[in-house]
Amino acid sequence: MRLPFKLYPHIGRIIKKMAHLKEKSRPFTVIVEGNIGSGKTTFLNYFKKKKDICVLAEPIEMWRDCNGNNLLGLLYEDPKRWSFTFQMYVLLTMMQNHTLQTSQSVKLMERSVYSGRYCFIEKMTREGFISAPSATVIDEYFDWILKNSDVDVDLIVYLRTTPETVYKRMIERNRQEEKTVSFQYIRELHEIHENWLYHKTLHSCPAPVLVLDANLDKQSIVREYTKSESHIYEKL
Ligand code: D5M
Repeated sequence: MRLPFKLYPHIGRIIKKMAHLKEKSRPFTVIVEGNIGSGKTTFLNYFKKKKDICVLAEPIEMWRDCNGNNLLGLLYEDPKRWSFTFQMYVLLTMMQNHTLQTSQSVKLMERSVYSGRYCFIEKMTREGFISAPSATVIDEYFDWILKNSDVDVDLIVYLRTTPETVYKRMIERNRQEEKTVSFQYIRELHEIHENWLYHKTLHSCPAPVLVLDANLDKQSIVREYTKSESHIYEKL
């Protein structure tokens, strides 16, 4: 059936309005980024006590038990063999968090598909743990995600640390899989985070970045966390 020409502008407006409503239905989405051991979990726990906020931790337990396979353990045991598999699974599980529906006004996510691609996949490709053809497959997949899934974010909270601080914390927390992680690995991951979120010379930032000093100890850091509250709540 053909519609009369004069209806066309109205339809355009309706489509625009629907797109706007769809856009509005997405919660204000914040991703928390930072090096290994930068205190992302502590940051998330602070916000868990707040109202109207959906807090999504990094799906690390899924990475440790993917149908009985500890992919995180395999990754650190043999990065050349397992980096591709691990990263494809990280992208999937992160996308599940990005697209999870919530009626709450704010969604707060620990890491994202962006740090997966821009920090970890970046690092593993540079190291030669992911081959050039595999990196191409990941990029095709990542570009498809950006174009076809709602992974938009409104704010990035960057928990900025020194590599020395986070290395010490990682040793103290004593996670079995991380026993082989070297200081050099942490330092290079730090540089990549810095270039992406602080100097903004590597890849693009999908949202404005709020930088917090995450070197502070557990008592003082709460004061630092409160700085992010106004950025989150004033937008609602
Ligand atoms: O620690 C999360 C652990 O998982 C840490 O060993 C890094 C690892 N991780 C997280 N995301 C990735 C990606 N995308 N690739 C490789 N390794 C990853 P946390 O201190 O919570 O950050």
